Amino acid sequence: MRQAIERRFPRPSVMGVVNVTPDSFSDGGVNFDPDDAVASARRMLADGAAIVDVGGESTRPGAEGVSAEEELRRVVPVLEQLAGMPVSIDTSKAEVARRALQLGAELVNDVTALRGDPALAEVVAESGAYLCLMHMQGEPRTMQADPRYDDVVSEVAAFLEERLRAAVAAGIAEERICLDPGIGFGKTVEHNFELVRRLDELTALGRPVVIGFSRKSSLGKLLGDPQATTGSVAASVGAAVAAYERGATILRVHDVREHVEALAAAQAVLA
Ligand code: HH2
Repeated sequence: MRQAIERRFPRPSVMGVVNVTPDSFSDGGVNFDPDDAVASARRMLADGAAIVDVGGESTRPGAEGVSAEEELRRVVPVLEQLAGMPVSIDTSKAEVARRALQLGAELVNDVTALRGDPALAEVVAESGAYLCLMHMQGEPRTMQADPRYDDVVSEVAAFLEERLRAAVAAGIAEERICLDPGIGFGKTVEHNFELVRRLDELTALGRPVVIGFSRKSSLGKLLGDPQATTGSVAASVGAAVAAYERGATILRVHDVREHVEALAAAQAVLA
């Protein structure tokens, strides 16, 4: 039986991003070769990541999906070599999650919050794995076309609460679930910053919150480039520290060492 997720990942914990893809928005191709992905993952863990999140499908704005076979072809060689290390699988597909869990993954990170594949909930429930439920408006292909909300924070909170209830109804223990507002998934720059500004309304749901602001285009746009597709490491660290201060538990990042050091200093100040 796994311990509660807040014990396994105390605040703040860093999740390192390992995209085994040719087309991810900020590091596409860098870790497409399995040996490169494994080396990156090992470095992230040595640099202080609590877990590495391995994904074989880009969800960047405009991305088309890939088949389960292709996703498996990308992630399985990486997961095999990372056996025994703390790994999360970034997937919406039951088949990919099942294989990853067999290979030792302990967390399923589903950007569709169990809406993408009706078989995924059962796979997670039966394995006893941790689960991250993320908010997204629309789908990656079109989500940034015209995101609209009356009140982004209350709508995201209501969605996450509903998905949390659905996951628990499907047999997944509440204490193994964390929630993520999905920075950049069907949101404008202002929506993204407001979600972190009012993070207390999401932590009020009673589950640990994950924030993935790392390198996202809102950070580049904030700094004056309306066409930005990525953000700088320094801006990412600033957003992560602010999110931690507002109550985030897990920070999903590409540049692990910088975030671990900044969060250690922030924690010392706030403790
Ligand atoms: N962001 C991305 C992918 N998965 N999962 C969670 N829980 N939260 C996030 O904010 C999140 C996520 C997008 O970033 P990245 O993995 O770097 O890019 P891509 O989807 O293009 O592979």
